[in-house]
Formats: sequence, structure tokens, C-alpha cells
Amino acid sequence: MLHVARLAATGNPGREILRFARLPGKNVQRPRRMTPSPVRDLTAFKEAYERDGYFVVPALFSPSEVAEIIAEFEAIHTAGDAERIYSDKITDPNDPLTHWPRVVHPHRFNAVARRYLLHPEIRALLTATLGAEPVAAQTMYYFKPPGSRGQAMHQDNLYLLVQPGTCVGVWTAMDVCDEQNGCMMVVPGSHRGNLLCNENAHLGESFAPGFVRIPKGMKAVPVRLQPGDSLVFHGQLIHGSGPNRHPTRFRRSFIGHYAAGNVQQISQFYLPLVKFADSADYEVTAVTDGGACGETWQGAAH
Ligand SMILES: O=C(O)CCC(=O)C(=O)O
Repeated sequence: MLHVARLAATGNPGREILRFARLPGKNVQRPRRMTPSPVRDLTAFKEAYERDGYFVVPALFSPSEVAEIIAEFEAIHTAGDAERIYSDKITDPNDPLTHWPRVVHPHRFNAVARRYLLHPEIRALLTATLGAEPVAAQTMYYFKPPGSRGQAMHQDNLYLLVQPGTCVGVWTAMDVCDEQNGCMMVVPGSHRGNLLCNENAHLGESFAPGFVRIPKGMKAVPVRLQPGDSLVFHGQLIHGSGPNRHPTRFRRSFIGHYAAGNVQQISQFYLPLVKFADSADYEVTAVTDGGACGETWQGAAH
């Protein structure tokens, strides 16, 4: 149960510092943390989001929250439910992703995934970052086992086509993530450019077929994370990941995508949206005008 969001004085006027004290309560619909979460400098996050297109939130999910998510998705995997909503149609028996498919939109069939999609700290972070109440559009869970391909550089809003504005990703590590197991790579500042249209990805390295080129003068940097740390990133930020080249380590992640609550249109694949306030489904208009990349393009899974 979320108790009080406490604003602490910092001696630096205008800086917003937020601490959540989340105590066990009767409302089991909320994720619970037994110890207070760290103090967060929301103003610094917003500045980084606007300047770089992303920021990292250390320990957004506590160790017990990470353990709950991991256990739930192991159960989904064991039950064979991973492809319940969406399939990448990877069938080569030698491809680790055939055996560990990602789970797309689990919040549509799994209460734990829906709860973490609507995590109260994510709501607070996004409200501060966007300056508006967010709505949720998607969940995904990647197992990314040893030897599996990554996802080539791309911009999420090419797929979600959120209007007005853009989508925001919240990507939370379940394992230590580094270059060896294919951590997220981001191109700082690339969110200030336009949406770029896809070229063909190298399918030996990427399970996803589309990729966008990194603009001249920019470069991708690794985002190394500990379990429970989150990467929050702008829908136009160029990002992706390389293969997991580690012999034994998985690179599991729980991912949510969001938009500001004034969203008018989004790609059909992300409907219905979900409200933070009451976890209710919420419809807006599906995009039909193709966006920047052609009249027939109407967004897609990504
Ligand atoms: O986890 C990855 O490797 C890529 C995920 C991604 O691109 C996203 O969540 O938008």
C-alpha cells in the first residue's frame, strides 16, 4: 500500500525530491517493498530525459519485487504461455529464442504483470518526466538466454505511433546486464531527431527485422544495470541490444511502455491502454495515417 509521497527539502529550490514509503497492507493489488525505496531526484531525471533522452533509476524494484517477477515469468514460461498473445515465429531448434520466446502483453492475461506495469513508483517517475499523468500501453518480458540474438537499433514510437507526443519505455533489469550478456545500448541525444524509417537488420545479430542507422556524430553507449535498476527512455531515442555472448548468464528484463494521458491515437497493437488510477482498460483511436514511414504503415509490435 502506498502511504505518503514525502517531499524533502534539499536546500536547492526547485529541485523535487521524492521518497516513497511503501508498507505492507491489506491491498495486495499493489507491489510491496519492506524497506523504504531510495530518495529520487525527479528534477535531475527530467533534465536528463530532456537532454539525453533517457535516465537510469537505481533499484526501482526491490530484490523481493524482482524475485516475484522472475518467479511469475518462469511459471508463464513453464506453462507454455509465453506466446499466448504474440509470437515472433522463431522456430529453428538451434536458436535459443525458440526455447525462450519473449512474452508480449502479459498484462492482458497475468495479474502480476499488470500490477508491475502500474507500479506506483513508475507512475510518479513518469508524471514528473512527462508533466502529466501517464497511461500504460504495453508489457514485455525478455529472457534473452545465453547465445541469443539481440534487437537491432530502433525507435519505439515508429511502432507505437503515439500522438500527440511520444511513448516512454521503462526497462527494468532482472539480472546484471552488461555488454557480455547484451545489455541495452542507447544513443544519447538521438531522441531530438525525427523518426527514422527502418532498414533491414542483420538477422544473425537481431531477432527483429528492422533497424535504424545511428546518425553521424552520435554513438551508442551501453547501459549497465543491476537487478531492479530501470532505464527510462524517450520513444524517439535510438536504442537496441546486441546478442547475449555470455556462455551461461541470461539477461532477463521486464518492460513497460507508456504515453502521456492526453494520448489521442496509438497503433492498434497497443489498444486497449490501461489507466494507472483504477487499472481499467481505456480506448483511444487507432492510428490509420501511416505516420512518417508510409501511408500503409500503421505501427506494429516491436
Ligand atoms: O531488451 C532489448 O534488448 C530491447 C528492448 C527494447 O528495445 C524496448 O523495450 O523497446
